[in-house]
Order: sequence, then structure tokens, then C-alpha cells
Amino acid sequence: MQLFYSTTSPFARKVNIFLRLTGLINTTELVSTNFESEELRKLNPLGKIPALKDGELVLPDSTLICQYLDEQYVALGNDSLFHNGEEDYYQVQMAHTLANGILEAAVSTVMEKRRDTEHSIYWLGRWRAAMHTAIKNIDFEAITNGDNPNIATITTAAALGYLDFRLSSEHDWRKWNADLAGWFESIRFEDWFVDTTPTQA
Ligand SMILES: N[C@@H](CCC(=O)N[C@@H](CS)C(=O)NCC(=O)O)C(=O)O
Repeated sequence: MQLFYSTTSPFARKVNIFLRLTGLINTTELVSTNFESEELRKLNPLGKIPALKDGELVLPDSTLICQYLDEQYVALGNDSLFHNGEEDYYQVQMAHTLANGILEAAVSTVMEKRRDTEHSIYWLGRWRAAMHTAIKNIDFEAITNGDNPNIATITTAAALGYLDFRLSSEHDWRKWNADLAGWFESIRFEDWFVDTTPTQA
């Protein structure tokens, strides 16, 4: 398999963490790309990072890619990272969806601020509100999951890591949820977190 990624994309980081936690990284080549690459647009018509290539199969979108990887992980005899037992599937997916929403709002904020023309105060405010309320209300139990990372754990780690990387001066998310801040401190030194930390500005 090949994962087309960039070290600064939090969506790619989500897949990269998933690969490391499942050991599927051992059969995956990481191919560095950027969202202006022609090669990437051929793989993903949306031109977005990440994309996964496995033989003839090409998949865009971090969640779809993680679902595909999860199927392989389960086929090898492991427990799914999309739930901790069928009965909490929607609890985990709800937390996963909020974490994805934080990622989308954070990436949109960064892109908006890079625009040369005047920034939209309206949209920056909406995205900030989304990040604030999602971080305040995200299901702590579903994320921490007794120290067994699942897809909600992974996506929240990628989202909070991205806030620290790109928006730390203006989004002090630790003040919005002290429990989450404490949990984040506890995972910051895990290999899967350290080895996927963005390395360039
Ligand atoms: N829903 C997609 C979002 C991917 C995404 O927005 N990636 C960003 C990089 S962090 C990108 O490639 N943006 C370029 C663009 O939107 O044209 C996923 O989960 O993979």
C-alpha cells in the first residue's frame, strides 16, 4: 500500500497514526505529496490529502481510508478500532464526528487566514465557535477508552495536535476542556504521537 500524505496535514496524520497503532505501517510506503500535485489529483479528483493506493484500488478521505485499514486489521484477528464492541459503535462515531469537525474548522481557519484578501470575520467566528463547543462537549469516555485508542482517540489527537501546531496563539483550547488537556498531556509522549508530529511550518 502507498499513503500519499504530507507531514503537516492533520487528516493524513490521522491515517498515519491509525497505520502505526495497527502495525499496518509495516506494509505501507509513505509518499510525500502536496495538494497542488498533479499525481495527487489523478488519485483523488478532489485534490485533497491524504489518498491511499492499494494495487488498483485508490481511496480518498481519511475516514474512508481508516475504514479500509480497519477491515484489514479485523481480518487479521484484531478488534476493530471503530468501536469497542458493537454496542458502543455510535458513541465512538459521535466522538469521531466531532473530532473530524474540529479538524475541518481548524483547517478552514488556517486556509482563510492565508488568503491575501480580507478575511471573513463571520466564518472565522463560526469555526471558532464550532471548535469551542465541540471541544467542550466531546465524549471524554469514548475518546480515552481505558487507554485503548480507537478512531475517536486518533482523530482527537490529530485535531488537538493541529491546534497546537497552527493556531496555538489564538485558540487556547486547554482552557475549554481541562479533562481533555490532562488526557492530551498523557498521550503526548506515546511513540504513535511523537513519530507523527508535524515537522515543518
Ligand atoms: N475530508 C477529507 C479532508 C482532507 C483535507 O481537507 N485535506 C487538506 C489538507 S489538511 C487538503 O488537501 N486541502 C486542499 C484542498 O482542499 O484543496 C479527509 O478526511 O481526508
